[in-house]
Amino acid sequence: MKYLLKNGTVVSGDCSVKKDVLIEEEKIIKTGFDLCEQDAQVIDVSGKLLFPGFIDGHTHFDLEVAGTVTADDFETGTRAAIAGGTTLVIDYASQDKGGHTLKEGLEKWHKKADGKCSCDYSFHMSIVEWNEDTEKEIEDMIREGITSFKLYMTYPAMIVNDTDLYKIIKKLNEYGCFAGVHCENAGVIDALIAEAKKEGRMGPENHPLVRPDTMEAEAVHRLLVIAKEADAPVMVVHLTNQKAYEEVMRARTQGQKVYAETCPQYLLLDDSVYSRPDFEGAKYVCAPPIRKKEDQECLWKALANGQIQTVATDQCSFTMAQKALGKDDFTKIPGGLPGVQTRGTLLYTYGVRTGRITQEQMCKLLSENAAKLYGVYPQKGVIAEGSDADIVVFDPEKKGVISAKTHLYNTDNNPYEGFKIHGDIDSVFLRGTQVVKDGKVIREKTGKYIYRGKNQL
Ligand code: DUC
Ligand code: ZN
Repeated sequence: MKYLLKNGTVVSGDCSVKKDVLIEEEKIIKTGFDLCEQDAQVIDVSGKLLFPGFIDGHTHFDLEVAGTVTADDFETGTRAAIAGGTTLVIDYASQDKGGHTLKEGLEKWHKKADGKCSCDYSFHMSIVEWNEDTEKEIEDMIREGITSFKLYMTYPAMIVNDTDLYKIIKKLNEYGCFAGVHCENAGVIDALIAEAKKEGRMGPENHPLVRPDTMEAEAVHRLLVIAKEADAPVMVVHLTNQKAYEEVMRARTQGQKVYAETCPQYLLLDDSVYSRPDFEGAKYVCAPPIRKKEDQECLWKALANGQIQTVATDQCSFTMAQKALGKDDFTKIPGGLPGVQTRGTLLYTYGVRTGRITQEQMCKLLSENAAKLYGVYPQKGVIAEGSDADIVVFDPEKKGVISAKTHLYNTDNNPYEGFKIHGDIDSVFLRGTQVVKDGKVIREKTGKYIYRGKNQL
């Protein structure tokens, strides 16, 4: 199939240019002014912005958390993702503790995802145990298209100690790979939880109190000191607050390569959500928690000055019935929020429209930087000749209101319920096939597994 997208504004990380885009089969074959092509279906996209398909480098679909499984699996989750303009998700596959291999983890994640995805997909690999055998598997993972890894400084089932943290990030760097790290101080959080329980404080309003910003900042600091010793780059995932951000900046002034990711929930919500009545605070329980208004401002500035490289979602959704597992004990509330469907529209409405960031910066944060970081550039992340025809036709004038009544997640709640949006997805092309039209998903399960190369950012 050949399509000619006419009269749209093509957005890249550097500039926005009004030009036409010619697509044939899976690829963009030409961009330019006044293109005409006899045998192409012409689609008039006047007044629309054309973004390279968005890439979400942080999702959790079909994941076991706190004795339950996320409400969205790869089928419902990637359907919501593509409706929101995300043409590639990179989900966190994981090794299991107890002598299991990375290969087993990868096979498990392929079983969850293969044949079910409505956008392209790839995996990072979470390493939860480190020994000589795991080390040998890194090359296997690279052959399987996995060049980025995940390490946790919290959660008993996932945590790696400082010794292994050092060894792993050093070894990954030798292979030209890096890890994204979940930074929270597990030990002090455990102590704060014990104090809360002893005092009978069991409601969701206690969640941000037992996982304070200082304990995220401490973990970021420790990680970066360890990374300096290992002389290796690392990424701080879901950065939430000013103190943690300052640690990133401090390490960079010492010449360290540190990447940072944040998420819409940390840009748009504040910790007052945890005190909402009738257990509504449970909806927002995620780790690290949502912080203060001042932290939001710090993060927006960091996006504007290029100090945070990407905005992902940490998509990890649950129904309110699942959240109610922690009705009498907030530590049993499964942690996570949905977000893959609304990342682009929220960043446009509350970032670009308000003048906090430009549309070119939005392109970098959602597409270009993520493509470079995760080794798929210029196959993805740019609208250019030879690239995959992953294109978001974005209508800057489309208005709406976010609601669980209309979203595509398999949940009865949306953290952005009632948020007004101004600018939304019109249509989406996934490798040359139109999969979203007039905001509706018209083709499903055409996503394919993407083998990734090394970081180029
Ligand atoms: N945080 C969450 O809230 N859920 C899933 C994983 C994570 O890091
Ligand atoms: Zn996560």
